[in-house]
Amino acid sequence: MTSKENLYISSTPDEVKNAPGLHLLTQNTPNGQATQILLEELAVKYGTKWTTTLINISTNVQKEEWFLRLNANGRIPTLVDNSKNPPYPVIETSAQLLYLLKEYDAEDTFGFKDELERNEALQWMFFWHGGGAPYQGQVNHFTRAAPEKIPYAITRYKNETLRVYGVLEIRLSGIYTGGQPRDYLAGAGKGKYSVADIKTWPWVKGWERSGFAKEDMDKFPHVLKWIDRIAAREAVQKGIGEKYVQS
Ligand SMILES: N[C@@H](CCC(=O)N[C@@H](CS)C(=O)NCC(=O)O)C(=O)O
Repeated sequence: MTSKENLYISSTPDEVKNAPGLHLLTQNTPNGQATQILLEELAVKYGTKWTTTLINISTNVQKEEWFLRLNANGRIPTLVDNSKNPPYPVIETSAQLLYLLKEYDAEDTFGFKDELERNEALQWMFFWHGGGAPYQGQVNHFTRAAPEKIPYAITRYKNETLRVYGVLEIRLSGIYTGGQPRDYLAGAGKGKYSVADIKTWPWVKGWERSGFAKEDMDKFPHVLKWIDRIAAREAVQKGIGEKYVQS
């Protein structure tokens, strides 16, 4: 455990070190949105409270010492739980979702009590954390941010992203599991809305922004329905909304 003296230094913003409980350092990107959405869901369900610092990653503030003391990886989102003694920082979206489930979702509303269902949710979270987000992130980088357009890189990462969308389509269509479509990625029967969906949805819903065409997506009808199903949730709209947009 890092002591409070090592976690917070004089340059740590007051709103971070004096936050009374959960504090999220975020920007409204797909990674930021995963944790933002779960917090908004917990607020609806339990009245969970937290405070937020909006980060602008283009300023590289996330690489300053005060930030690296909270997250050595220097990236958003970063969650700190100041209700723990010493305050407890959590890096990586999926670990944040799992921390919030354990500490703030007493009824397992967004997780599972059954061990096998719980593991299924982990499987799909890991799948997206390791096999989806990094590839779609590279699509965004090479199509939008890279100073030169490198066709090989764009094609490679676009193809891999389409492939993993295809994996989600297999899962949600039920094509190889008896033909019964699923509503959500994890859980028995049609599945239950859970952290597996919350981790994955913020990326996949951005397919258009990542440069994919309607014709690409027509191959994934169950994924498109899943995107709309989750988008219809009020907490999800809040979790990607105004509150997280920097003025
Ligand atoms: N694996 C990390 C990825 C986090 C990440 O890549 N965050 C990006 C924004 S979406 C970031 O902070 N980029 C700024 C930087 O790399 O300096 C997670 O799941 O939390």
